[in-house]
Amino acid sequence: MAPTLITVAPTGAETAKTDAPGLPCSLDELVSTAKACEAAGAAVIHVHVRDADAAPTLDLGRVTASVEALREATDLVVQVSTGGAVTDSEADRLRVLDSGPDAASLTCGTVNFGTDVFLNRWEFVERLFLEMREREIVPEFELFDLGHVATMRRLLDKYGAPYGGHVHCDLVMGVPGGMPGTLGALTACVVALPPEATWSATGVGRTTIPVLLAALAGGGHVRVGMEDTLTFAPGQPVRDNAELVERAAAFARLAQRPPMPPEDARVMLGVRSRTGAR
Ligand code: KMH
Ligand code: ZN
Repeated sequence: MAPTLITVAPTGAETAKTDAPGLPCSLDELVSTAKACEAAGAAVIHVHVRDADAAPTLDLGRVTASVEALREATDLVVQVSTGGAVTDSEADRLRVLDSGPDAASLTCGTVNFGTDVFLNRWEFVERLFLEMREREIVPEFELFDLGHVATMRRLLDKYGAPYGGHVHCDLVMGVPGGMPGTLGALTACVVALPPEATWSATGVGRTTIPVLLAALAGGGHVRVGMEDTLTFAPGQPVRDNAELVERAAAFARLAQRPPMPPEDARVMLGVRSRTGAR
């Protein structure tokens, strides 16, 4: 069986530091989290950045400093979020592509997000795709609903392959307003993907473990982290991101699909090598 690509999403943009003290918000916290998660089996880090007050920010200087520090300290594939927070503008979300990442998230449609709306217009999705290709950034297609799979296919039909030549998606399940974190929803998406695509799945909140197990059983990969889950078990808050990666790696080993090292993840995803030659 193939190894498991583990992505860690350590911070997100929607949780306050005061509500989750273990959330990595400063650059030092982000880097030490990344090192611990790499040691625990992660190969990719999905990065949201916070400001000096721990509020979410897309400030280009801060995002670039985070990308550079993560590169310096780890071998992880560095994937910046272009989703930002629900309140961020399209211009700010596009600008993070200038931070020099290996990869970036690309959400393929609008979705209700709790009491908010995570807005992703078709023209904006097209622009993100094209600007990533121009900058040699590998997209990770974020799919919160079955309709987002159709939108990703429409994008690929219109423009061809992304930079790197490979299609990798993340099924984000269990967001209030998106698809549920169920085996049925996961299967409906997986059968609708292009046959050559690889995929991860993320179960938000209490769907974390069922989605993790379904992804491992279905030949997919996994994303875990405090962006998506703040409760380790009923009544037990998550201690830190490494705890979530350790658990995912343990499940992956039990499934005889051990964690994929970052260098193999680069090859699978079509990400540039650190020397610039793929
Ligand atoms: N914060 C969410 C509204 C992404 O990073 O690309 C969007 C999000 C997706 O987290
Ligand atoms: Zn995110």
